[in-house]
Amino acid sequence: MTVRVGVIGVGMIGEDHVRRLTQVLSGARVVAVTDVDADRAAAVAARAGGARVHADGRSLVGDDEVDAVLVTSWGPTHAEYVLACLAAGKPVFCEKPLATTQEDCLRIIEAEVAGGRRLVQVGFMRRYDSAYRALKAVLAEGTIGPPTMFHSAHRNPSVPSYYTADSAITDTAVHDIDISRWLLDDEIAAATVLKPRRSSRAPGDLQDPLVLLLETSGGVLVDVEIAVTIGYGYDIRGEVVGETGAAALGDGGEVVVRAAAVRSSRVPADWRERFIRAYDVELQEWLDAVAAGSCTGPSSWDGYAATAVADAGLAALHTGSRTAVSLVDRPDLYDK
Ligand code: NAI
Ligand code: ISE
Repeated sequence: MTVRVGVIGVGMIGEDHVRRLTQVLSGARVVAVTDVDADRAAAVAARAGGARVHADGRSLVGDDEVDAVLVTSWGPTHAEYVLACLAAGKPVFCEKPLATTQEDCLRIIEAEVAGGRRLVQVGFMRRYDSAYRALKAVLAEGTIGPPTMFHSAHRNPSVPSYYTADSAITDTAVHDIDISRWLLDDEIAAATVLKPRRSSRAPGDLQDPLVLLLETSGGVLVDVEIAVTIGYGYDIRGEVVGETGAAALGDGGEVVVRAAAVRSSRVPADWRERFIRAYDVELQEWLDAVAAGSCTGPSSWDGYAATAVADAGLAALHTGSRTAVSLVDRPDLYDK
């Protein structure tokens, strides 16, 4: 089956996802796009082989020729379109965040549960990265014993102009929050933020770098280094420490060069380069699931939990205090 996909928001990641849907993956055709920037929508539609351009997201969701929807517009617009997809009974892949408020995440969960089946997948692509998958397999094998700590580092070379002081948590650390929950198979119970000396490169009132400390319900401590103006490249690191060993993401790149008394390997330029294959796998698995009438990736519950922890992280950032995370009961629909 060819899944006919409509895409809402064709900026940086939306356009990149249209490229992979049309040129890299199998089983999809991009039949409709929309963007508040109409010229951009028209240009991307033309490159996608003449997809229809809709005036807005709601009309795209209502298009009978759209089987499934990709929401890649700005975060605060996600909830409206995800809810419209649920009302129309259409599968939807929503980039992170699922919604920018816990209340909107819960409205989505309520609507999905009322429909009785999962239709929403959230774009936490690290779960599809081969290195993170290998790390999770080591934990499952028990090779390093039960985990006690997870060290995570998330370094960006620079930030876009619309990045705010809160984005360090809601836009960037949200990936570390999700991957911690997934790797450790546990919910986050509390968050604390520690602030080192600000980098002279940090714009405006951005606290950069910072350390987000997360405590899981099972007592594992996660420290997340967020540094988003570090210049040298896009560097993602992670090491889980267990009772009898430690396991880390590989750090060598695809090839390590030794020359002129120097050993070197490439640091990716940005998230597109570092996670290029993860995005491919993520969307291919989504398409395959849609074609099979199922939904298997990060769920609305995962989107809600990540937003709830990010909210606690924001409170910790602004108050300087350890902040507890409180989650509603998880509906059966999201049991593993
Ligand atoms: P962007 O600003 O480059 O693109 C967003 C596009 O959406 C723009 O073209 C804008 O005109 C359009 N748009 C905004 N509101 C709209 C609406 N109501 N209807 C139709 N179009 C609308 O932003 P970017 O970086 O592409 O991010 C988009 C989303 O993807 C964000 O939620 C972001 O957090 C997420 N993202 C996820 C990444 C990941 O690693 N999983 C990486 C980058 C972004
Ligand atoms: C961006 O929105 C992403 O999602 C990237 O994966 C992340 O590394 C970056 O910090 C965010 O701004």
